[in-house]
Amino acid sequence: MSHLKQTHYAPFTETAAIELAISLNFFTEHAVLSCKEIGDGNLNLVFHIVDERDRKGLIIKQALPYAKVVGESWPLTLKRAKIEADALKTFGQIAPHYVPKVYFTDDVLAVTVMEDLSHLAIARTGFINGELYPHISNHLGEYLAKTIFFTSDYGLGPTAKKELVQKFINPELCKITEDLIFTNPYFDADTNEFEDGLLADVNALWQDEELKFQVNLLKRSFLTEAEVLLHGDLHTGSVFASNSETKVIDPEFAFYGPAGFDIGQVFANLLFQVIANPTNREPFIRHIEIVWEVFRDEFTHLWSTENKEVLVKTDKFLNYTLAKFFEDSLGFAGCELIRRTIGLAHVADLNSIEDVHTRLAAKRKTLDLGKILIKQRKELINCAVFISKVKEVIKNEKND
Ligand code: SR1
Ligand code: MG
Repeated sequence: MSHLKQTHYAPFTETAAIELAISLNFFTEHAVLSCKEIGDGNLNLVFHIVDERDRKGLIIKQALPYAKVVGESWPLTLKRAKIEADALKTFGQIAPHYVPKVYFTDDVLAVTVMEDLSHLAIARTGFINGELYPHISNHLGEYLAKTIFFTSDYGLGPTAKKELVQKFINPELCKITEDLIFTNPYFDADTNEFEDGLLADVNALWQDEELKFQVNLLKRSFLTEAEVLLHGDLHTGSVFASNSETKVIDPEFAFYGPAGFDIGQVFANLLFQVIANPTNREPFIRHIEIVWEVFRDEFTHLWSTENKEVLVKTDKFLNYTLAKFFEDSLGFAGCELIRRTIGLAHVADLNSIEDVHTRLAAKRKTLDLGKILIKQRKELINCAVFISKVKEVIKNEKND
């Protein structure tokens, strides 16, 4: 697609988005175009442009120079649009079934033009409305195995891997995660948001020295372990789904970090449904098990067939690597559970529970489970032990 390069950034209106779509010759000259801004995330504008005659559509995503969730007082780099587009292209080469196609990017406008996925729904919204998306865990397990293996030293080789590490240096977006996930929920920071009914629980959490020590270890891992190219924000609001398709969107937080971070975010965001949705508890527990089983089996296959390192092809080192990823993922899942309950940027799974007593009970269970996953991650040595601990915490009537 061709397009006249812009020299200045300006936030798009719906008209400007249509003009860009026309200039890219994506639609035929007789197209009857309509455009709606549909962005419901924390950071960006998202325009959905459709030809009313045949419903053929396009998405134009534009970064704003500040965090939309807070406002203009929180400036944010526009470079994240390039990181996101580059990550979509990299992940799209590795796992094309699970990533939207990128048609055009403009670094000055901070714009990415991509495949219209409006036939799918945001997985979190679908789950809250009772959808189960039977294949989503299979798809996410495969997506995680492929993106994690093929961006690691083992799948890429050390030279190509270092080039990608350099390409995905993403300090400002990493700082958001470092603050909002690993730091601010553990003291009385301005960014925290929680219900009055949780005050005693939050005070106890702030005084838990062992918890803070373990979170420091996890934060150090996030800061220093450049294992694989991460999506970096892989919650269920970053996944589009239907009963047959799954697409992972929004990788603007992409950077080289510990593999367990993406896996842990997937676990945690499925756990929100396990906790908040008692009628569908078992299917979501099964989703968690399947994510791990498919990840482990596909990663194991890639490890033995595609490995660029000769000496690591031993069962002992593979098992060590999988055990490390699993332990890390439980710790990171615990951090995600806690920050989405008392930090900035909550999840609708919990906040949409109308009855205050039920909602507070669910949030207490989330905090309890988060603390246990962080502090006991070394003892939760496999998925069966992890799941039985989840069930134990959920059944605990002290929080009901
Ligand atoms: C200021 S950004 C808040 C949160 O929204 C994003 O989706 C990330 O999860 C981030 O932590
Ligand atoms: Mg996002």
